[in-house]
Amino acid sequence: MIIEDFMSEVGETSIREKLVACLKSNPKTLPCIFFYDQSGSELFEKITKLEEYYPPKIEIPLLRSTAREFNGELKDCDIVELGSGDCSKISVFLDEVPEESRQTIVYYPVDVSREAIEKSGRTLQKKYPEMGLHGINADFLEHIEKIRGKRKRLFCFFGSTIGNLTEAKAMEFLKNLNSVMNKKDRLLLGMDMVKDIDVIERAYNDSQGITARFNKNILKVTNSHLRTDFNPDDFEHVAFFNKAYSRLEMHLRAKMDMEVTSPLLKESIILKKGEMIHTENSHKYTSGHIRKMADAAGLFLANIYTDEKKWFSLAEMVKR
Ligand code: AVJ
Repeated sequence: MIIEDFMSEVGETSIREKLVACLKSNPKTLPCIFFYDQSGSELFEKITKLEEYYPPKIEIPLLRSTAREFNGELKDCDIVELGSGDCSKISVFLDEVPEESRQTIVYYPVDVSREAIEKSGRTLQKKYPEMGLHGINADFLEHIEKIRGKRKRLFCFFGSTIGNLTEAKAMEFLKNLNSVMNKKDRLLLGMDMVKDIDVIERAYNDSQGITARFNKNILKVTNSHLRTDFNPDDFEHVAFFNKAYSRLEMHLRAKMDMEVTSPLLKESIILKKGEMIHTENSHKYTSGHIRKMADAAGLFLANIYTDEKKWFSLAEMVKR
């Protein structure tokens, strides 16, 4: 499989600058893209299998039924999946596509993790030897305009990953995506919906503490880039629903006063006991939000596929 590489252009210096800026801001933050090193990706895979973590349990059957409705339209199509991860979601989708259509499909997994693309690429090659494969190692927020194609395309953005973005950023992202889309292209956008707050909070505070480990892993990734000496055990995992923003927030709360140092930094990073580092937002949507976002991006909302409890939606958007 070919893997196009846009990540190596992102220099280590700019990664460090970004991390330092986030840790110097008030309140402190860390960009959630830094969850996903190898062990972070593995922890996330474990999360998707947790009893409390409901999104995949609903999205997967929804992908299956939606794929059936899409059937005829997938012939001679390039499927571009943003944030493809372990490719388990697209597999569910592809399983519903007849082999003679699959022969005409080229699948483009786009992910920040090259290892994830290589690993899932091997699995897909075995499973669907008749299908074309072309990996793209990129950050879809930075490199979306580089993903160009000639054929009709289906952009897939599953798992409610868009929920990591603030409303403004999500709209900007959709606008950029709209500008690279051609007339016949479409987008299938997975979105986690607003529901009972207890259900949401439970999904991010699992009893086995896997989400807590996933959250703290971002400090290990930060240490490896910045040569800082964060001790993940000195932090508490905090996850709650912020109603005003309609989002689940994850934070790391310092258990004590601390001074974090690095040979690469002139000044140390000071944290007070109880201070929080904001590590992730996971927005939860209503159909009103979905419509508003499509409108703001200049896209036409062709369809919303949802489950009977309306816990998760696949929004289908096309060019106007
Ligand atoms: C991969 C961003 C969709 O927000 O639910 C899971 C990440 N964080 N548990 C989410 C996540 C904590 C997940 N997304």
